[in-house]
Amino acid sequence: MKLVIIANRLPVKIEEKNNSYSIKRSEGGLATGLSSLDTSIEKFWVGWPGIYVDDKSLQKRITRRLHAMHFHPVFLSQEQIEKYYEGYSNSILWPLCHYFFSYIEYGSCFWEAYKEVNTLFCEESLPFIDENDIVWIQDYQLMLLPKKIRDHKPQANIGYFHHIPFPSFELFRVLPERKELLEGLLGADLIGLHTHDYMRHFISSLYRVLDLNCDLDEIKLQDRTVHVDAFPMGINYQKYHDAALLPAVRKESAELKKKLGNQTIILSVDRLDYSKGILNRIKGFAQFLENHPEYREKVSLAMIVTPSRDNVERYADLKTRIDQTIGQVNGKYATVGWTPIHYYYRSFDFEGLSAMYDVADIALVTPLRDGMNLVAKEYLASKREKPGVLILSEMAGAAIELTDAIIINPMDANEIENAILQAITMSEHEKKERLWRMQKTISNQTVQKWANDFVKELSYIKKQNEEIYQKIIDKKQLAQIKRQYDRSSHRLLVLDYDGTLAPFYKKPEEAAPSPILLSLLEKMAKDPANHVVINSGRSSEMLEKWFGDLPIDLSAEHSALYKENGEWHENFKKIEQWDSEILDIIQRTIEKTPNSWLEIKNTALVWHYRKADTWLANLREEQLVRALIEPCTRLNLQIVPGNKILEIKPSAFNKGTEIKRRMQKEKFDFVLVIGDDTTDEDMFRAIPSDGISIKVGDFSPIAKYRISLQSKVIPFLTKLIS
Ligand code: ADQ
Repeated sequence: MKLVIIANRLPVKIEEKNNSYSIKRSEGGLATGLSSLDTSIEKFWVGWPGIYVDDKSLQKRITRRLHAMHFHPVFLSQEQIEKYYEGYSNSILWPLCHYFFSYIEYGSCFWEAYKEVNTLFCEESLPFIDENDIVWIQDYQLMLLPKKIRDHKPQANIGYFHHIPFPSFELFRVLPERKELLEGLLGADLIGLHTHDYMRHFISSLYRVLDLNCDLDEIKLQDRTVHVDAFPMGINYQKYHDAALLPAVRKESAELKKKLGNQTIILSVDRLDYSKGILNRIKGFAQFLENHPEYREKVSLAMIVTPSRDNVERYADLKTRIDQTIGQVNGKYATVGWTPIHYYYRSFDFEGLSAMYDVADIALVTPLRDGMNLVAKEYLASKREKPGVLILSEMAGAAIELTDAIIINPMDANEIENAILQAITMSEHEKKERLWRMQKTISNQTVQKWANDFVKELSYIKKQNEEIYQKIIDKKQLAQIKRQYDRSSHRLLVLDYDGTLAPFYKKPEEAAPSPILLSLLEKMAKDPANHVVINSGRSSEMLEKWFGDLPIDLSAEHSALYKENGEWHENFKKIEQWDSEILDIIQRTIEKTPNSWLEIKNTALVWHYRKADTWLANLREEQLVRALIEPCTRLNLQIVPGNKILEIKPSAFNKGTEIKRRMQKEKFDFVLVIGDDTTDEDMFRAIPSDGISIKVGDFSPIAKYRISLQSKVIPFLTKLIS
C-alpha cells in the first residue's frame, strides 16, 4: 500500500542553467506533515514541477530523475497555467472562496482549461494508483479530480483537502459550474476542511445544489458514503520552537535587536494578496499612531510581504497602493531616528523569518479571509518562553483554535488600534499565560497530527465502505439466494412499496405501479409455493386501488390493516378523532413550511415535506418533533421519521407486526423481505436468522444484503423467480 498525493505543485524546485537542470526538494508544510506518517507507507507525489518544458526527450529525462525521488511530473503548457491556474483557480475560485465576489474575472476558456487539466492530472496519476493505495488530493485547483479518479477506479480510497475557506452557499451558488465542482468532490470518500464553519457551508451547498441527503457529516450516495470533517492544519511545531536556538538565527536576531533598539516591534508576514488585509492593517496602525502620540518613536511595524503574481493587474495595483500608503504613513510620522513601518517586499529564508519572529513583540495577523493562516502559529511556536502577543483576525480559520489571541475584526480600524494598545500594555504575566495556552494547543495540533488524522480517518472510511460493498448482492450472492429459493416449497415474500418497488415522486399519488411491476407480481403469485405481501405505510384504499385485482396479500399503514385471501382485516382500529393539540401543532408547521402537507390515514398522521426546501424542512421537522414529544408520549403515540416524511402513529404496531403474525400462523421455509426505509428495519428484525433481508439504497447494519438502487429491485426479483 502507498499514499499517492496529488497536488497542483510538486514539492520541488527545478532550476535550469545552460540546459542542465538542478532538482531540489522544497519542504512545505504538507511534505513535513506526511514525513511523519508511518514510515512503512510509501509516499508518491503527482504534480506540476513548476517549469515549462516542451521538448519531449527533456520531459522524459526530468521524469526519470523525479521518479527516482518518488515524484511524477504533470507537465503543463504556459497556456494551461494561464487558464487553469491563473485563470479558473486564481481568478474565479480564489476570490469566490475568500468572499471577494466582485474580483471574479471570467476569462474565455478558463473552465475548459480547468476541466482539461483535471483530466490530465487524472490520466497522469492513474498508472501509479494500485488497488490498496490511498489517494490524497490537495486543494481547489483539483476539485474535479476525485470524481475523475473514481470513474476509473470505483473501489479507490480517495481523500480531498480544501486549504482555503469554503464560502457560504449564497456565494458558492453564483458559480455557473457549482454542480460539476461539487460532484467532482463527491468522488472522494473523505472531504477535509480546516474548520467546522467551512464544513457547514459545504454541506449546505451539497443539499441545496445537488439535493442530496446529508446525515450530519455523512453524505449517503447510492453506492457509498462520503464523510466531511474538519482537520485544522498545524505547523511543524518543534522546528519553529527550536529555531531560535540555531546559531544563524541567534546571530541574525542579535543584529536586528541592535538596529531596532528598545522599540516594540509589531510584525506581519504574508504573501501579496487582497485577502490578507494588508491595507486595513496599515490603516489601523496609522490610526494607532495618530491617536496615541506617546507611542511614536517607541513602536514600529515590520511588514514582510512575499511577492506574488505582481504581473497580474489587480496584484500590481494592490502593491502600488501598499507602497503609497506606507509612504504616506512614514512621510507623516517618521523622525530622524525612527521609521514607523519597515517594509520588506521579498521572501525570507527560514532563518531570516525565524529571527523576525524571535524579535517581534507582537504579531499582527489581519487577513480579511484566510483558510487557516500558518504565520500566526509559526509566530507563537517561535516565541518559546519569550512573551509575545498575537493579534488575530476572526476571519482566519486559526481564530477557532487560537482563542487566547486578541481577536479582531480586520475591517474595523478602531479594533486594530485598540488591539495594538491592549497588546503593548498587557502585563508580562498575562502575555506568558496566553502564549503558553496557545502553544499547548498548536504543539498538539501539529501538521504531523493533521496528516495522520486525515489518513487514519480515510482508512477507517474505506473499511466502512467495503462493508457496504460487501452487502451488495453480486452474481455469486444472487445465485446463492436463488438456490435457497428454488429448493424451498413454502415461501413468504414481503415487499415494501415506495422506494423499493417504485421510485419516489414529488406527489405520492403519482407513484402508481408500472405494468412491468404488475406483471412481475402476478408471476410471483402464480407459483403456489409463494405468499406475496406488499407491506407499506400507504393507506388500505390506495393499496386496494393499485393491487386489489392481484392474487397477493396486502398490509397497509405499517401493519395496522391487512388483506389476506381477498379480505381486509384490522390489526388496529381506525382512529376516528385525532387529538386536536397534535393536529394544531402540525397545522402550524404546515403554515410555516411551504409545500408541505398532512395526510390523515386510518391509523396514522403523516407530515410530507418532499417538495419543501430541505433546510427549512429539516428545521421544521426538528421543531415539530420537539413540540410533539409531550402530547405523543401522553397518548402513547410514536413519532417515526421516514423518507421526507414524519409519521405519528400508535406505538402498538410497526411493519414487523404483520410479518410476525404471518409466521405465527404458518411455517415458511424461505422468508425474504425488501425495503428501503428506516421503518423497514422492523421487518428485517422480525424475520428468522436464516431469512433474507435486503435494504434498498443506503446501508443498514441490520439487513443482510443491499441493493444499491431502487431501479435494480425488479430485475433482481425477476431473476429470482425465473
Ligand atoms: P497560504 O495562503 O500560503 O496557504 P499561510 O497559511 O499563511 O498562507 O502560509 C504561508 C506560509 O508562507 C507560511 O509558512 C509562512 O511562513 C510563509 N511565508 C509567508 N511570507 C513569507 C515571506 N516573506 N518569506 C518567507 N516565508 C513566508 C493556504 C491557505 C491558508 C492555509 C494554508 C495551509 O491560503 O489559509 O493556512 O494553505 O492549509
